[in-house]
Amino acid sequence: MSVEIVQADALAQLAAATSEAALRELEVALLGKKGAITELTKMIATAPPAERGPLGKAINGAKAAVTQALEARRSALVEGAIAAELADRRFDVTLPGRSPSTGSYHPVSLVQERLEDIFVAMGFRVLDFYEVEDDFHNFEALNIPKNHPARDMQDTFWTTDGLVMRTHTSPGQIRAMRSIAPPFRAVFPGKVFRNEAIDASHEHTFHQLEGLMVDREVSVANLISTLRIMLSQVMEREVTIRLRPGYFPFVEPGFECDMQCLICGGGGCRVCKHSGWVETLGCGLVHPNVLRHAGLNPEEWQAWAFGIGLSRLVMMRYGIDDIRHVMGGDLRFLQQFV
Ligand code: 2NM
Repeated sequence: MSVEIVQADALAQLAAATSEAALRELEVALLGKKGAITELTKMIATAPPAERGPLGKAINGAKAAVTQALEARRSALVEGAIAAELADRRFDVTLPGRSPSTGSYHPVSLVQERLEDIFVAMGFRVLDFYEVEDDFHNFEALNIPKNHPARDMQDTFWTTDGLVMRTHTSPGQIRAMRSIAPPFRAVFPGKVFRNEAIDASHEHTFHQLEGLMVDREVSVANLISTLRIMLSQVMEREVTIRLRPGYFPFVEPGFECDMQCLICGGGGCRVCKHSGWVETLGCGLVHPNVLRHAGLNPEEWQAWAFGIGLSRLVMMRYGIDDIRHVMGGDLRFLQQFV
């Protein structure tokens, strides 16, 4: 067979190939060890000597032409495949990207952080103490008598070695008063634990923030003013508060502090149970027995203190009517707080 015919046939086959796989097969069939072009070189040995030179040139020319056509066809197929893919899966480079999903802060953490900032701005420090305490710091030093219901085995989580999951952050106040030279002011945020049945408004683990100010002379007026500033700033609007007598063993006098309902403005609604007021926190002047247990001479030093639960505050701050929404961990609820 002549070189021209083999070459023309090869070029026709390459032009007809429609896939890269077909091209790879053709490459072997044409240029491989037993390929058609390779086979042509065997004719050189049997040709008359005068024709060998021109024949070799013609075969080399055919080889070059086929190699070039093969590469040209291969890149045409690749380009075509890309073009087809682009035409099929068109995409809009101006579309905004998908942002990676990130977590969000829990509303209790948001309110706790707000409170910390508010108190730091008023010269308080933020202190962290232990979640597992001993009887002295959680009860005895706080003037909680041996027969007080709070000390009931039923209401408190005890460890097997006689320690207690703190039922308030107040044991931290005892440790602070015993280790920091007065005068000082500090807030104590953290988790506290009560062995209670869980219902619409009770969890066995909840978040609290307590505050303490120790000085040679402190006043209920200053306590009230500090509480009003705290509540107005955390609620981001003016609030009206009132104090009623309240009993806590660690303070005397002790008060319950109410805030005028922010939902109805005091007119009465479901949230404030039609009273116009919402119980918000407890406070008072620290009992002399507590000061003594904390190593302070009550003739020389005075203190006021308060304690506030954070989930109730979260509910009032964001207008939520069921505590189970706050602590339920439902992402659809939590993702609203970004
Ligand atoms: C409250 C209510 C009233 C309080 C008292 C103290 C301490 F340790 F200084 F005596 N810490 N926190 C206190 C007083 C807490 O929570 C409802």
